Amino acid sequence: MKIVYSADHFLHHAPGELLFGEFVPAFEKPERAELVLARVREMELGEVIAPQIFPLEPITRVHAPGLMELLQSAHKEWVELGRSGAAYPYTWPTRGMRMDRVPTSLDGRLAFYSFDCGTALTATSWQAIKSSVDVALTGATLLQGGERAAFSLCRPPGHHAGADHYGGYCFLNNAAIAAQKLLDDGAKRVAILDVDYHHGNGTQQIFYNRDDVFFVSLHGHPDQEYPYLLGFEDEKGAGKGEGYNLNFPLHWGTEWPGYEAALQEGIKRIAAYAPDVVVVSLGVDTYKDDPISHFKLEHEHFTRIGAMIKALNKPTLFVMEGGYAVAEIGINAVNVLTGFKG
Ligand code: SP5
Ligand code: ZN
Repeated sequence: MKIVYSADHFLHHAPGELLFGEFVPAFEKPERAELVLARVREMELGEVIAPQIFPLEPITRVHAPGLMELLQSAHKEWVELGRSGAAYPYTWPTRGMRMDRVPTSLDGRLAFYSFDCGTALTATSWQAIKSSVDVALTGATLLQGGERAAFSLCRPPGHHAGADHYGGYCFLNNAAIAAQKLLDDGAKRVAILDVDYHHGNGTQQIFYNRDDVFFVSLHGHPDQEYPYLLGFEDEKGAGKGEGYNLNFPLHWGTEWPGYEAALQEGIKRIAAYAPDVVVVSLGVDTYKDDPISHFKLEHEHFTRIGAMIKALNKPTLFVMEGGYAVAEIGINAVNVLTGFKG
């Protein structure tokens, strides 16, 4: 299978994140994509190609203009205010605060369009964010050209980004933008299978009221795990989208048997949906030694995940999301892809 990759991801390098009261080095760092790329080459997975450059239009199909503008201008405004370092939000709107108007101040807009303090914007982040979207969209065009599968080696990741909010190391939702593009170009139904350790809250929010995208996510239970406020079992979609959102919240310590059972059920439900295309939000932070996660998958289980997805027998776009046990991320991500190839 072809792999889409751009070195522009280096342009996003967060100085750190606020985690449990401490400012710590960013877990989401450039080395991640480089280790996946190195493993892709080592295993001779397929040809590595550069992304096409797309206009902003496919992004506007998913994201609010105010969010897109903020991601482009935030760091410049930050510096104009006399500040150094990367731009972070300081407050968030909550019950009783004004949500009916977009603030004009930089800090107000950072608050309005984000949901956590772990997601830094630097002077060059936007170029990496845009390039990551191009990597995903180019993967989608490979499927449209007749490829059975493609791997979009996106960085920064995307699945926590909603229509009008960023967070969780994600700014724009690469998988959602690719799915929307596939629909706009003629697909009738797209299934998104999110195997990242964290709930894909952004993807769920974007498609929650729709029946043309079936979203299935396996993740750490939000009673225990980030993002804490979404990803419960009773979130099944709304309106026309009712029945087209499926969450499998799994508890800390989940091992392969529990994971496999949930994945099998999710895959069965995707097969029944009969999608034209499957988009996989491929996070490998379910690995037993991941530094911020609490599942117990081993290298070989990632190969099994790939084989189970292959059984759907659908054109499949793999979009890279999380995974932080840096030395192992390449092995685990590429194991999914070799498992899929069979
Ligand atoms: C794309 C993606 O995987 N984003 C993940 C964002 C997670 N952000 C903070 C997680 C904090 C909770 N877990 C820390 C446990 C440390 N032992
Ligand atoms: Zn994750």
